[in-house]
Amino acid sequence: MKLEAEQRTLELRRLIEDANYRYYVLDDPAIPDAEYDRLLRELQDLEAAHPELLTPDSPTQRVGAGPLKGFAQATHDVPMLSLNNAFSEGEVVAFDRRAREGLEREGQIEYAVEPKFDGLAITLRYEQGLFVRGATRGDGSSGEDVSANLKTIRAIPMRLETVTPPAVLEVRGEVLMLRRDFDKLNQDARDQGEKTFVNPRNAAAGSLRQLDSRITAKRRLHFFSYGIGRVEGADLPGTHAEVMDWLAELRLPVARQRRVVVGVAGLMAYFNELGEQRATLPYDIDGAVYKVNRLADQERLGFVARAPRFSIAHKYPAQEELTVVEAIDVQVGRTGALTPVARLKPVFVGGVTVTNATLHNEDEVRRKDVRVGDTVIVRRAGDVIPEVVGSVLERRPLRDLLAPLHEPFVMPTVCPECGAPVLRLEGESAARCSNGLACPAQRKQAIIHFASRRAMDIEGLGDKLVEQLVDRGLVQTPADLYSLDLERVAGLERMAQKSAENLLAAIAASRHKPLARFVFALGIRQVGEQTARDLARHFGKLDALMAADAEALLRVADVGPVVAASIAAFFRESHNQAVIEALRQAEAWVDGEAQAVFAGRFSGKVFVLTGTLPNLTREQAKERVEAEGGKVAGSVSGKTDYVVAGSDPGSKLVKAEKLNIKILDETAFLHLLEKGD
Ligand code: JCF
Repeated sequence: MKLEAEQRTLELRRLIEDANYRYYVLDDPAIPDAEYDRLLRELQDLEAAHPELLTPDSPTQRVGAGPLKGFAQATHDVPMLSLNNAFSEGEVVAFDRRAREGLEREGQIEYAVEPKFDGLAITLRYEQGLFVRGATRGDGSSGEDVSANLKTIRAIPMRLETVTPPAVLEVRGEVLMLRRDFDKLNQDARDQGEKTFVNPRNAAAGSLRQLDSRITAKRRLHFFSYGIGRVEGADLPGTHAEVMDWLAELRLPVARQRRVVVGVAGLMAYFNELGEQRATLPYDIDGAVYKVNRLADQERLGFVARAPRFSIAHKYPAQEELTVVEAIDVQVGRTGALTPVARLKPVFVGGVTVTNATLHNEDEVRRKDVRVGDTVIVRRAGDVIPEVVGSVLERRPLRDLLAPLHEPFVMPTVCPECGAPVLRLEGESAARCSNGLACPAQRKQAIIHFASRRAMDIEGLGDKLVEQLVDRGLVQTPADLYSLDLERVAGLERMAQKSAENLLAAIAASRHKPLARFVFALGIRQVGEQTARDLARHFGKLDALMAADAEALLRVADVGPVVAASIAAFFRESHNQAVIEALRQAEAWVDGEAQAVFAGRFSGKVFVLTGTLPNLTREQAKERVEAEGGKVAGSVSGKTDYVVAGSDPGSKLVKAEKLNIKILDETAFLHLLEKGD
């Protein structure tokens, strides 16, 4: 009985550790959550019944223990340094030159490269393969012993996967929070009316410094290794890349995006490639780290002050900066939603100068308590619109704190564009102008949307022009665009004869687009490009779509009750019926003619997939091509438009090169999917 319990305990630990590794390190879960929970509960029960079987490295010990009085100090055997930064290609060139000179090297240097994690540096100490301690960087020579908190991080193994563990192994890396866990944490905090964190890094820092590790356990932290400190009783390989491979074998998490490249050209190519992936990585990075790959070379180069000479962090433009709010305006969108917008003192962030940032809605402004005059954190990540993350209260002018000069923001009760009452429906976060398309702001936005590239694609009809057309009463609805004439258009400000002609030609050419685009162009709330495509494919004709009741709409895949109700309400509205009728008169849409119902971005295009892609499976890539109306063929021929090639591509790639067919890697493929060019 005793022996049986002991054996089952060992077996359960192995199963749970394997599941942790698959889930947290490989990001490739092997068993369902419910099964995991059952295994963990069985182990907890066994350990409760046989306390002598409980060991400190048991997976049951990851749920956190009671609060500590404070953290003990931990001295680092091998100091934890910082990295020097490079902000330009020139600085990377200089780094490489210094390394080549230091090594008296004629040829190019090989570098190990990886993402620079935007987290907190920590060190983990394993003795005889068992986790014994972990600490923060602190001042570099000693930090805080946060072992209890690190134990709760399931990506960190409590035992190294090897039969010949080194006597001592110190692993260096960064603790961070994945964006999806951060979003969930903040959403939960918001639901409970609690304070939110401004970014994943702050959330990770706050969680790692909890004296009560039960709180840390709930926070879902993650870890990536980037190097080693002290090692005893193991022979190190010759290169950093091999050290990282070794850590991966021991089941420590290492970045999937790590590579070995050669020379400055290799570094810059990696920097750009990683930069393109930045927005889609599951965690925040702030640059790329380059290291001379050969350990003997690293040793020869040594250190300057507190940073290695063999390594550098090449930074991307910051995604967050501080600036001052000069005013808070309210904008009226296409659906009448009122959006508070912060007018900012211009600030360079995310690679562009930002002067406006969204505050989303009334509740968000209140929660963040952003006021005119405040210093705020502005964030611009990837192509996402800039947003105000929050106010830095420490910088609010003192007189404001004592006697507020600037009151908290309140939403206007009438529309700033048309003066109609503003309504906020129960359960909705947006306040809306109640005037519908009678509100000029909504009318303008509806026309801008109708003409936009992904809708009817009327080239040259920009915001400024629509503004003039509506303000002068030349255009009230999208249908009016089709009855504009040269005389009236040429009479607009800054409109030469030639550009007027071009605009009319572009409007004429926008007729006879696929039904999916026409439906999208109508600007029905809740109907984006994908839903418009689904609707077009399902109904085939505009008449059929317009006649559909909510029940019929619910039969369209992916259309739920909210979307169905919104579509039905749109077509029931008499104003909308009149505009659609006028569009039909203008032949912007004609049911029943030989006009495509659905055209994805890849309509008529033939793709061939070869090799292994870094992120997408072959099935996923195929689905994406087909969702855009393209075809995936098994072999390369003269009819092939694109070959998507991963690692180990084989003969298809050779053939594609011979036939001069466009070859895409995963990044370029994803880019094509998103942008269409
Ligand atoms: O974030 C990283 N990938 C990273 C951070 C890699 C390193 O080699 C580092 C680091 C921070 C400090 N090395 C040091 C000394």
